Amino acid sequence: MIVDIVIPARNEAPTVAAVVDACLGCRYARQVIVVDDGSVDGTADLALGAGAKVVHRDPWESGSKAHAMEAGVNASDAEAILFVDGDCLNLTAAHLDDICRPFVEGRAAMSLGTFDYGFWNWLVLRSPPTTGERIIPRWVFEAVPPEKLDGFTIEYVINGVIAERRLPVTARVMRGVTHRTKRDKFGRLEGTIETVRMFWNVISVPLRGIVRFRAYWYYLRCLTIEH
Ligand SMILES: Nc1nc2c(ncn2[C@@H]2O[C@H](COP(=O)(O)OP(=O)(O)OP(=O)(O)O)[C@@H](O)[C@H]2O)c(=O)[nH]1
Ligand SMILES: [Mg+2]
Repeated sequence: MIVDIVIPARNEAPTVAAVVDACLGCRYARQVIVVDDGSVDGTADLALGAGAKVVHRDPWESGSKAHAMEAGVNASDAEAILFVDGDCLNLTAAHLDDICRPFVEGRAAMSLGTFDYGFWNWLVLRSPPTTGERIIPRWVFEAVPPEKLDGFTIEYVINGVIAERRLPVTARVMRGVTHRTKRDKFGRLEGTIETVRMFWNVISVPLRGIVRFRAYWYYLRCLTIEH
């Protein structure tokens, strides 16, 4: 089974090199592809220097994280893609190995790692997953219709593709891993506005008919939480 890692990254200079380094250490990964569009902080050079293959999207093309993910998938011919966000903190190769293992061993069609929220992990692990750290077969990404490629909801759409087919999922906490939040990146005001906008997009997914409510029920029935 050939696995490539795709990292969508826009202006992630403080973290991208360490994330690439962790990815290069993942024992299941063949290559690490960073998709950069519109970064103005040297993200692409840092990724290249750390050993990633860098794919550029035209920054003037409209698009989002989901389109960056698509460009990464298009740049790969692997049967499976491990997506990793470029803004993770404290991520190691061992975390990524743990995510890949159930997938590679055939126990899961999608395997997820969630950030470490301490006390709240029990709840996060049972919520509709928003995490960017996940491995899926490439056909799952290719099953997403173009009109559903949207940065704030792509994770839910992928959940929907998996859940509607009742495919097995594993999830585990990536101990010690967090990320730079929107407030870290944009400051308090703009960061809060961005976060509220993102939450609205996410909550409105079933209301807008992008994914059916019942898909969450199917998801929970097919979910195994690993420790
Ligand atoms: N290439 C590219 N990467 C993007 C784009 N939008 C987001 N990303 C990357 O996708 C990853 C996740 O995006 P974030 O903005 O952190 O989204 P999030 O983690 O869901 O949201 P927060 O919880 O607010 O951090 C990061 O590595 C971003 O740099 C984009 O338009 N193009
Ligand atoms: Mg983030």
